[in-house]
Amino acid sequence: MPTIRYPTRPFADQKPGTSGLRKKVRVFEQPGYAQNFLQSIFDVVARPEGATLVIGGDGRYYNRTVIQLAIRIAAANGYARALVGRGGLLSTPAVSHLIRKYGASGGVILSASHNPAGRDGDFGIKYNIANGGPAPEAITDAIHARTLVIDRWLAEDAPDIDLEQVGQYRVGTMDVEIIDPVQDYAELMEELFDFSVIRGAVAEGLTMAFDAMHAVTGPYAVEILEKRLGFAAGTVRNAVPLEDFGGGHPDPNLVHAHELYALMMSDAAPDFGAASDGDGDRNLIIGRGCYITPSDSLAMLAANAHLAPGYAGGLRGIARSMPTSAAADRVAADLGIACFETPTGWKYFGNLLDAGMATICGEESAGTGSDHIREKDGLWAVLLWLNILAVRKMSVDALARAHWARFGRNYYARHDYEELPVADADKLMDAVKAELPSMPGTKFGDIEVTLADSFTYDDPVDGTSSVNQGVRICFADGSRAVFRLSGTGTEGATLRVYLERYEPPQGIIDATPSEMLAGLASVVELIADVQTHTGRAGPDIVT
Ligand code: VG1
Ligand code: CO
Repeated sequence: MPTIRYPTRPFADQKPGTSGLRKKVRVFEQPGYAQNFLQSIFDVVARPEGATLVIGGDGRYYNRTVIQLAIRIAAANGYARALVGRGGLLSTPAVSHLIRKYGASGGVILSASHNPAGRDGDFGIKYNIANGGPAPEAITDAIHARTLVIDRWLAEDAPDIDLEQVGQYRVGTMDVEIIDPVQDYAELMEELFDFSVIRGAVAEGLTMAFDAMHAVTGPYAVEILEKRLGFAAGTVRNAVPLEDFGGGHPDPNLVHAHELYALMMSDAAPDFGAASDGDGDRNLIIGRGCYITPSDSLAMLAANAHLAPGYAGGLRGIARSMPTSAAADRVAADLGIACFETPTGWKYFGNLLDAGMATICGEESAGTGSDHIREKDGLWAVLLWLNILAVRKMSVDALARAHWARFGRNYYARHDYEELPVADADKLMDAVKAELPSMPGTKFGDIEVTLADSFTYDDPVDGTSSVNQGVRICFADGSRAVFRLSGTGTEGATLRVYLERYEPPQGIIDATPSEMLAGLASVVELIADVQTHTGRAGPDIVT
């Protein structure tokens, strides 16, 4: 089977965002589009002699087509071995684990995460490096630069292989193994968590509902929650991955996981509710009658992680993205460990995890994870919660109240304004940035601005600096507003406004976030004129 060299022309729009290249399926369907990007990855990344590549995706429409392409292109570019998930499926955390476990030089993940799927939906390609984590900025920049000059891609002239059965193939000089997508990941979870204590709690009546949202986590959740932990059959809902995710939007928040939310707030609620996103790296945690914000979940997991065997030795540090609330900072201070504040996106945690400076990381967007891999991990968070609840023998609600009574509560909300004209969103951000230097000392009502800047992250491990990572405005009472534009959308711009207000333990800890954040929301309106700039009366989504 010869290697064929296909001439091509660059596409001008292949700049990776927060998490890989995401575009409409129809953009990816242009002749050469996916091939150019894959070839640009392979032209740029490190590939030692005998290199292994992991390939898998979240099961969305076009997944199988691009997997076949990726196999042929990888074979022509000198990989010795490819590990591919059966059915083309691998969750993002499973890819991260496989890269690490089998010493692969990297992995290609075909996913647009929580973005809608199907022919009219989105598609995406991410590349992860040998530590299992998302390619850092230097590499994604180099891939982008390559896409702008590429003039050929290489592929083995080989037929499609059967992705639906576990098996071994040879494409050119590359060995291809179709592997069970779940097994290695499930084994890792058994090492980290006390499955017998969770099984015991289930036998004593602990119940849960898990919504896989017809995305990749279904097979993982069925194997782990139902088969290995003994939760009743049917605990995992929407368990079969579908190419259009059942027409849904697998973003595990209260808007898109509304059925689960309604169940958890009803009389029929089980003890514990959870959901995951398209590619399995995010998590939603809801107790009976009690929603836990992702920022709080990070803090509560960090405060209790030592109860799970994988973390019995304690944590070395906590890291959170800048827009994530400071709830975890209070836990870190109490534990006497460092807390790092990074830009949005998991790629910024990799160095801290590799250097042993952080053990647990999290983002307000429902991503939590640890040094077991180099990605956020939805089921990992669910299992850590279950392990903690089983040991402490308490409800989610009781655990949350005890946490707030000890550390205080960071009321938190994110307001998203979606599909704005890019020019309007840029204008708003520019206007806010122009005001930053004069803001400190200004009073809005009775709260005074103490810090206003555009966030720059200086990586303490490799010294690289990442600028322009969101605008933050901090107030004297500990409140904070953050503005940034999303880097994962495929249409127009999405403005995210993050609001946070801290109440100490002796303060009001059982109010609703909307009550507690109303004043701050009006101050934000005064500062940024969001309504005027966007022409919207309010956010499209509040999470
Ligand atoms: C969003 C989230 C961010 C997350 C990223 C990728 O990015 O805010 O926290 O890391 O998605 O997650 P942005 O740039 O749209 O705000 V995933 O699960 O979509 O790979
Ligand atoms: Co995701």
